[in-house]
Order: sequence, then C-alpha cells, then structure tokens
Amino acid sequence: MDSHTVFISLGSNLGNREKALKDAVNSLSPDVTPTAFSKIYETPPWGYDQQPTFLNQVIRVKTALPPFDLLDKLKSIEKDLGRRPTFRYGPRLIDMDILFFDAIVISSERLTIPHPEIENRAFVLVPMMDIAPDFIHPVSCRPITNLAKDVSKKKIKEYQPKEEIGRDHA
Ligand code: PH2
Ligand code: MG
Ligand code: MG
Repeated sequence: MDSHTVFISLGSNLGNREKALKDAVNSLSPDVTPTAFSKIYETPPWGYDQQPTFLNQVIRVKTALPPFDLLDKLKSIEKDLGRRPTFRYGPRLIDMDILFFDAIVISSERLTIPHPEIENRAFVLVPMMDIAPDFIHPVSCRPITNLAKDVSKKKIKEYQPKEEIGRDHA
C-alpha cells in the first residue's frame, strides 16, 4: 500500500486544551499512524487578538489515505470532539490542519497544500523545528530551519504537560 508522510498541526484554545490535543491524536488510528511528536507550546493568538492563548503541537504521521480523504477524516475528528463553527482565526476547541503531504502541491477551494500560512506562523514553525528541521518546503524550497529564522518566537513558551489524570499525588 502507498504510504505517505504528512505533517499535521494541532491547536486548541478552548476548554481542556491539553486533553483536546491528546484526544485528537488518539482519534487518528487505524487509518493514520503518528510517527513523531513535537513538544507542546503555549502560543499567543495569531490573526485575532481577543481570545485565549493556544496550545500548539505538530505531529508527523504515516497514512495511505489520499489528501482529500485525510482532510475529511480530520474534519470529522474535529466535529466528534465537539468543535463548533466560529469565525476565521477565532477560538476553537480543536483544529487539525495538514501542513505538508509528502512533497505534494495542491491548490483547490477546499484544500491548499502546503498550508498557505506556514511561513507566517511561529506556532507552526517552532514545533516543526522539534521533529523536522531539515524538511524542505516544496514551493519555496527553503528548509524549516531557514523559515523559522524569519518569525518572532518571543512569546512562544514550552508547555509542561500536567500529571496523568488519576495519578496519586501523596
Ligand atoms: N490558529 C488559528 C488562528 N490563530 N493562533 C495560534 N497561536 N495558534 C493557532 O493554532 C491558531 C492561531 C486558525 O487556525
Ligand atoms: Mg488552522
Ligand atoms: Mg483548520
């Protein structure tokens, strides 16, 4: 079976943000298998200021799904986890975006790959640096390390995951 390597960004700024990221990752199987995880970062809202800070993470996955089937799968996970429609750049319980899909380039109404805002988003480039600093953007042909130089990382903080739920603190 044809296996693709895909980078997916995860974001949440409503409810239990850490749980939302975990639930999203755990909902991917069996069609989509995570193979690398960045650290989780606390990031200031980008695009629209008046909303809570985000937790962001990037994962690498393997999948045989083609791009539009993967998109449908991510949208249905977002819905199952309770995401409700808001406005562009507005607050969300969980957001799962395809960043890169092999070296494929797609430009359609529903889906643009690579994700069109990668170069402007420290909340994507900082976690990408954890797992794929040498990955080459198939359109600009610049490696992640090089793209990451041009964004401000000042307000991006590593997030310390909470203790496992149910663990004894005595
Ligand atoms: N997602 C957005 C808009 N703004 N800002 C941060 N920090 N993190 C996000 O994931 C994010 C955002 C729309 O998808
Ligand atoms: Mg998004
Ligand atoms: Mg999205």
